Amino acid sequence: MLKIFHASGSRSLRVIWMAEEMGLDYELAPEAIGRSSPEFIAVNPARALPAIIDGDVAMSESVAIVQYLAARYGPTPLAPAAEDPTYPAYLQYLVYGEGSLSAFLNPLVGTRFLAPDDQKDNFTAGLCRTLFSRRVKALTGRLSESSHLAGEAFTAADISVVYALNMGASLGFAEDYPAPIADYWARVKTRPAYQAAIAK
Ligand SMILES: N[C@@H](CCC(=O)N[C@@H](CS)C(=O)NCC(=O)O)C(=O)O
Repeated sequence: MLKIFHASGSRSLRVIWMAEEMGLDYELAPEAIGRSSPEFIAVNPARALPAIIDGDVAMSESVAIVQYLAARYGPTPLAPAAEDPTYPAYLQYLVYGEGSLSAFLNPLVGTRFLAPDDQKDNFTAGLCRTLFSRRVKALTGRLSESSHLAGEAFTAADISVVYALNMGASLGFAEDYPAPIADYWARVKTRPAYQAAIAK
């Protein structure tokens, strides 16, 4: 059975949410960030969550795992095919959620929680917030054209970006989200599969 290494609040939410949307069976292997189990380190020596084991497959990059689940256990409307007109937007925002949004926040999380007090508000922390918030605002045009990021249908691109919005909110940046983004974020989080995943 699919095993998902998971810690509450981490990017494993993307993987669990995808599995819930697809109705996949899975088991959770609870992990604590900073206190990784030997089994988890064997799968991902970098010790960053999430990771999965699925038979002979071991993977450890959240958006890649989401794509893997769609390809391995699909087809699914959560991942439009390359011929689909929504595919380019789907792919762009799937990657954007990590590459242009969440990734910017990792140094900031480290600075907030680990830096000495006199370095918590340093230049890099401010730059991370500025860039993250600008990139969130850049979604406004897209979300005024369509109800979801790839088009009218909910897809894994929304899973990717909504996790990034959660991460920004956990750092106090939700006040930077323009109303159309805040509305979209709230709407997508009402999905039963999200509610099931966030409760894990
Ligand atoms: N690009 C990776 C980022 C993974 C990542 O940074 N995970 C965080 C938790 S959400 C983590 O484990 N940080 C602690 C560490 O890297 O030691 C992904 O999307 O899976």
